[in-house]
Amino acid sequence: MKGANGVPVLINQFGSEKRMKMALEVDELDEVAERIRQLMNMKSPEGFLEKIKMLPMLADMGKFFPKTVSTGPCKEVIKKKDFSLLDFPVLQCWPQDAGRFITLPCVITRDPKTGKRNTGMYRVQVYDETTAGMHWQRQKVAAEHYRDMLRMGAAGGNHNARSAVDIMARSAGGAVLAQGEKPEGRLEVAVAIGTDPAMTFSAIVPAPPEIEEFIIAGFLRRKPVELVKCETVDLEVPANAEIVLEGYVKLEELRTEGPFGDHTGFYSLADEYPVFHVTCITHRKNPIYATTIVGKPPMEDAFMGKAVERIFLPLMKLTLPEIVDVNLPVEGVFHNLMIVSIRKSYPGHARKVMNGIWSLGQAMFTKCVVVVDEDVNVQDIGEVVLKVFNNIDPERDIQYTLGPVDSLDHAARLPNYGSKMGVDATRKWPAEGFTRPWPDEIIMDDQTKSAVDKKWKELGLE
Ligand SMILES: Cc1cc2nc3c(=O)[nH]c(=O)nc-3n(C[C@H](O)[C@H](O)[C@H](O)COP(=O)(O)O)c2cc1C
Ligand SMILES: [Mn+2]
Repeated sequence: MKGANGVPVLINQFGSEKRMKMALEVDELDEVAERIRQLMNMKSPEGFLEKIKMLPMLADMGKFFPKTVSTGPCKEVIKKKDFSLLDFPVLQCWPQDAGRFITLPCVITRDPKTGKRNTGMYRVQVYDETTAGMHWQRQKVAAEHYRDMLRMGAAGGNHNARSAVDIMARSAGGAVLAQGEKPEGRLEVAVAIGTDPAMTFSAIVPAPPEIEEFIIAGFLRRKPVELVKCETVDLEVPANAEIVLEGYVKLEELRTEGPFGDHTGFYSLADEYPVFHVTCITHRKNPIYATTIVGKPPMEDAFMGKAVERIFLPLMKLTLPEIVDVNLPVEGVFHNLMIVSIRKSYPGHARKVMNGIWSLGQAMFTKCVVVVDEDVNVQDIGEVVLKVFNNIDPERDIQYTLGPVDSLDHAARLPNYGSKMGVDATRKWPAEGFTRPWPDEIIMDDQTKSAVDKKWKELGLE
C-alpha cells in the first residue's frame, strides 16, 4: 500500500490462514502445536539410543534464545532530536477514533524485579510529535511492570507500599495521585514496528508472563532473535525492525486514550492510560510501516487468534488434560465465547473445566464457556447448537461466576469487572442427580442404508 512521506504501509500480512502459515513458516499450524507437544513430553532418556534421539531437539532448543548483536538494520537512521511520530503513515481507522493509532507495535518493557523483558502488542495513540498513549490493559504484563515500579517507588520513597496499593486500587491501569503522593521515576519502554512475523506474532500470544517473547519467537523461527541495544533506554529491540521508538512513561502521568474502533466490532471507550514520551527514533533507511485495522470480525486479527487457538491447545491440555478440542468462534471476539469438548470422567467435571479456564492466564477473560462431551465436534457450530441446546436444562446447567473481564467489555457492570457464564452441556449422569433415561441419537443403521442405496438405480434416481 502507498504510504505517506514516502514510507510505504504494510497491512494484512497475517490476513488469511495461508499468510499465517507463511508467517510461521509451516504447512499446517498443527506443526507448531506438535513441536510444543514434543517439548512438553520430554522425559529423561533411558539408554544411549534415546539420548542420541534427543540431540536434535536439544540443538533446536539452543536456537530459542535471543542473541545480542552490535548493530542492525533498525539503526540505519538514528534520530535523538528533531524526530516526529507524525513522520510515519499512522492510520486513523474509524470515524469516531480519537486520532491516529499505531496498531501493530511490539511494546517492550523490563520487569523491574527480575530484569526479564516482556513484549506485548498494545496499541499506541499518537498525541503529537513526541508523545503517545500506551494502551496496556491492567491485566497485561507491561501494566504489572508499571505497578511494580510504583510499588518500588512507594517503598523506597517517603511513602510506604501501602499507599502505592491505595493508588493502584483507585486506578489500576495507571495511577491517579493525590497531592504529596508522587512516586518518582519512570518505566522505560521501546516500541518495535515492522518486526519479523514470528516476532510480531509472539507479542500477541497469551504466554505465561515469565516467558520472554524473544524466546517464543526464537522457537517459532527456529533461529535466535537478534537484538540490539537501544540508544537512550536500557532495553534491547529486534535488530531487523523497520522502526523503533524509544522512551518512557512517567509513573504519575495519565491521559485519556481512545475511543478506538476495536476488534469487538464496537468502539472501546476512552479511559486513562500512561503517556509514552519518545526520546529517540531509529529506523531503516527506507522503512516500511507495518499496521493492521481491527473492527467487526473477521479482520486480520481473526487469523492470528485462530493460530493462537491451535498452537495453545497443547498448552491448555497441560493443565486441563481432559480437554479434547477448543473453538473460539471469531464472532465471539475471543473473550466472549469458548466452546470446549472434554473427556468427562467424574461428576461435576464440566464445572471443574470452566473454573480451570477462568484461571488460565488470559482465558480468565472468557465471558461464556460452553462445555460439551468429546463426541461433539466443536468446530461444527451446527452440531454444537444442536447438541448444546438439546442437552441443557438451563437453570440446572448454567454456572455464573464473577471476576475480571476484558477492558473492551462494554456490557459489564463495571469496567474490568463482571460476571461470566459457563454452560455445562455434557450429558448428565445419575451421579449428578440425573436419573431420567437419556435417549440415543438418531443414527440410521448400515443395513437400511445399503438397502436404500441399491434402490436408487432401480428407481432411475442415480
Ligand atoms: C492487533 C492487536 C492489538 C492489540 N491491542 C491491545 C491493546 O491495545 N491493549 C492490550 O492490552 N492488549 C492488546 N492486544 C492483546 C495483547 O497483545 C495480548 O493480550 C498479549 O498476549 C499481551 O501480552 P502480555 O501477556 O505480554 O501482556 C492486541 C492484540 C492484537 C492482535
Ligand atoms: Mn508476555
